[in-house]
Amino acid sequence: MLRNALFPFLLILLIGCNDPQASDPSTNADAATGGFPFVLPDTLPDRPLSAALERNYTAYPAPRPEENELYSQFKYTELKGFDYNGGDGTISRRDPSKVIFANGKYYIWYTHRHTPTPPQGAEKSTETIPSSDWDIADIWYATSEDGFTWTEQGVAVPRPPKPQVGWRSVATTDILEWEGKYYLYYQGFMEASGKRGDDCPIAVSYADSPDGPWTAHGEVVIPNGAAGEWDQYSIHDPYPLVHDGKIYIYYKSDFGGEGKKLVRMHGLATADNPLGPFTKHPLNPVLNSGHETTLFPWKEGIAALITRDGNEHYTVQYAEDGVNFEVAAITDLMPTAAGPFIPDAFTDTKDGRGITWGIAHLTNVTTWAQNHAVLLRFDCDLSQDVHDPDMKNHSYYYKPDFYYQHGLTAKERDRIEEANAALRSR
Ligand code: AAL
Repeated sequence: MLRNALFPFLLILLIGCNDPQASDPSTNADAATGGFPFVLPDTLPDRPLSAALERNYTAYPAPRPEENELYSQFKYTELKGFDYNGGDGTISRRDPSKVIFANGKYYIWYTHRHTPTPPQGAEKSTETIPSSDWDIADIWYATSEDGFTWTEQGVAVPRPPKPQVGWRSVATTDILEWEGKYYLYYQGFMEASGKRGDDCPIAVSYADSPDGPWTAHGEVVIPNGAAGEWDQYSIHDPYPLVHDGKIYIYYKSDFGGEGKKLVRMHGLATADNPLGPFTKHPLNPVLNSGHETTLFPWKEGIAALITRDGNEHYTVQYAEDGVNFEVAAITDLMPTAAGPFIPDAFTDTKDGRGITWGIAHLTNVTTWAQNHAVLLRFDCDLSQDVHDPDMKNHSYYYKPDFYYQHGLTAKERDRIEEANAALRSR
């Protein structure tokens, strides 16, 4: 009788021993010689590992993306308050600054173009006809109570009279708060973009209030590099942060050599005074990929959103010293030209809390004939203070139309047809 009663327990015990599912995970760790454990260890397992498995524990802040604080998906919201003239390309808003909170509301600055026609290219550009989407532009600003509905306030930094830096166009600005004053850095064009390249240095204007009035410093603060250097032609997307008691300005440059696709990388220039002199870091470029600059203080260091362009596009990177960046996460559908809301951007923090939202742009939103850009809001969870599992999913579901929009060209169809014909004729 007792034997019959014990039989089922004996059976479970026996099965338990053979079924890896049932066994205590810690025992798996000992099975160094057995297969990799079913339950993913939280820390680097003490066993021989492939390069990829070793990297999963050594290159990323956590072995699972959803536990990686520097991994996030991004969500987007259309903004209210901006009119684009029915999308006919005569009004464009792009390359937003970081968002700041002052006087009880949010502020952003951005490139504002309102021209009689959409961009017509360098050849057809005139005093009033723009060459590009950021040509013949001024820097405008808007405010918001909630970050979703914005009130456009008007011009902050107009194009200065010729021949001052920026007389052709002032664009792609970003904000710095330093010792109670405000500084707007921006690209200052002295010729229509595209005539020789997208060439420009960086200029700056300052004010006692985010509502201005803004005074143009009237001098170049971050000059182009020397002849032959990577940043000899373009200094783009100036992006100030305060780190280590200094002003850190990250910037992009386009280079790479004639006749090849442009390479975009980011450099760093630092200063003790917002009006300079700025010293370019001897290790520049410090980021080998990305396009517009987006960075934020993270813990004791600095993190960067690396969007399109380069081998490490669509990554989030981190550098404890703000110079030597490593990939910390790989993600998708990143915000373009993102200007995040970063409460500790200018506090010289030793424990950067991260970001949860900001303003970005979308370019060429209708057709090239009506080429213009619009601003939109992005949200994410790259924060030490927010834990939103809904921002940590591993992928998006793109609908078939999204894929079919990225269809083959006629030339590619011909190439494929030739290959098919060659196969058929064998
Ligand atoms: C943007 C930025 C800079 C370039 C142009 C307008 O994506 O990188 O601002 O000059 O494109």
